[in-house]
Amino acid sequence: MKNQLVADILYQVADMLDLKGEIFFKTRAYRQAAQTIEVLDEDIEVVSQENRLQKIPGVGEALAKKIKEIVETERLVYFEKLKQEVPEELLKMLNISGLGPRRVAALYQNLGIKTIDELRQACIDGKLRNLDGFGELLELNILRGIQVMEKTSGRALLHIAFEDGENYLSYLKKSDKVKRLSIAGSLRRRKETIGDIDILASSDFPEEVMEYFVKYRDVQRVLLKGSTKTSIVLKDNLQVDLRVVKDESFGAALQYFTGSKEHNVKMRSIAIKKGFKLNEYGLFDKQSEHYVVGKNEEEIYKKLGLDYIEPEIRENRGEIEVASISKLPRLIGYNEIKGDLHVHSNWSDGLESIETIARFCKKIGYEYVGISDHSQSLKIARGLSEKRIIKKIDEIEKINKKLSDFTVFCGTECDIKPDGTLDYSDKILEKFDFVCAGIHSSFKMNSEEATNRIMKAMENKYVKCIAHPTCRLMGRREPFDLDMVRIFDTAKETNTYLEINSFPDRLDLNDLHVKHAKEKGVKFVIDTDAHNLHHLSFIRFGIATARRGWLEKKDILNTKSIIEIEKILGK
Ligand code: DGT
Ligand code: CA
Ligand code: CA
Repeated sequence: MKNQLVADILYQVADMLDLKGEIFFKTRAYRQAAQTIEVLDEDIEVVSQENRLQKIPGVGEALAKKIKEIVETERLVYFEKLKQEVPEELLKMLNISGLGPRRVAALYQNLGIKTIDELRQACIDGKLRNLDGFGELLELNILRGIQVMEKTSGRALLHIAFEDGENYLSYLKKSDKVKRLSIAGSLRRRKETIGDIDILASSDFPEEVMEYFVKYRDVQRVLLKGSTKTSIVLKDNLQVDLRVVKDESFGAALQYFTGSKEHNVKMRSIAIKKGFKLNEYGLFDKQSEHYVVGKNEEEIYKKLGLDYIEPEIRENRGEIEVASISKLPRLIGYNEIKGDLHVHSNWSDGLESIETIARFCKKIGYEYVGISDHSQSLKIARGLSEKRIIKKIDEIEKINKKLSDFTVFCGTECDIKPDGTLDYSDKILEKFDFVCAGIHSSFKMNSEEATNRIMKAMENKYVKCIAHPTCRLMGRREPFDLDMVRIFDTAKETNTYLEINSFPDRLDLNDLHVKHAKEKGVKFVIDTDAHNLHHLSFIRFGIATARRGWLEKKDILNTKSIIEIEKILGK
């Protein structure tokens, strides 16, 4: 459905005309039409085909022509021309509180400001205060406005959106007007960051469902409310879109709104080649336009000659081609991890005792856990000296005797020094069941140095795994610019597992790296790096990343049973 596309373009045309100083009633016509179309109950494409556009309130002949053009070509020549006259970033400035079209136009004409960065700099340099209608106070307000905008226009980390989405779903499930319900969009695909949360419901009473939707306790404000689509902003500034469809279209709509857009484009072209038409209402026969299927996703993929494709890999990275020859990987399941090998205890900077962690892990169904505390030179994280390692091994032995059907491994997250040597001698490393090596300092290195540093660590025969290989912290620290081909080759040669660290701001390795490494025959460990018991649940995000990287059970060390893993670790 192109209603949103039409509305978006019309809104932007209105803003641009404002910036150009157009007369009031003209911009108002665009904006009103955009608002009407956004919440229209009908598909704008159908309205256009049946020549009923001018029946939409506020749409005259000229506007109808433009809407028709957007529907048919997905663009508007008039808009493209405007873009050449008015720099696009000026539109974004309109979202900064204190800045309306007249002021933005004045900034552009008098100071040549056309980007947010230039605006920020001009405020810092005090260049706005002397302009007519501006002042020192406004400079400060604009600076604050830019900050807020950057914060709210940023994407949320997966775990925040995941929790918001789950909570919203349990609320919506309580409505007896809702038939079927699902998360869609990037959240269903489990991307590492989420732009907005998409929820899909089927119902015979869409108005009532929307009414119920906007009454949720965490709604900050309602952006738009219609009977097919309603958008709200949560108190934590995340946007949530709810779409309500008829139950017979639920599968088609779920497929459409799960995306990715690139995946959908490919799906639609396959549909056309096979004599169908695919949209969010269903799969239709191209000739007769009869509904073929659409109640669930599986039947759509099947009709198109494809095996069912899991949401996490719908990114147009080859999954459709592979599905057409029944060669899809059998992705690792969310319940197939048998133990976490990177958990911190109160022996270093973790919160809980080893025994508490072990009992908790046993309770959640694990067969083993690896307590991998920090090494000696990480003083702030209470890294373990040689003496304390001996004591820790002792304690773990005692706990293992106490617990039946569960094993605690004594691991370490050994620091890799800038020259690639390790923080413990081989004599000490030998004592551990499981050595994970990772970088925790000296992050300013060029690509060559950082790559060599990690490769050298992998060549140590006691190092079984590299923790969070690129060391990124999303929103805070850029990843190392590593030569991934050399890293993956060395990992394979030295039989070193690469970690998929499940901590929400790490997710390191990321999905693309994982897929690439798997193609080179690399094996992985999925860990949480937990520092308390709650962190152990982050494993779901590491598994999601593994699935997005096409991993199967056999690619991952800690899907193995205790017997297999003891063999691999030589214990
Ligand atoms: P996000 O929100 O930026 O993290 O990413 P998505 O994938 O959730 O994107 P969103 O919320 O804009 O749209 C949800 C899904 O709806 C998207 O994954 C695919 C579908 N969709 C949205 N716009 C289009 C479009 O213009 N064409 C097609 N084919 N699909 C679209
Ligand atoms: Ca989304
Ligand atoms: Ca959305």
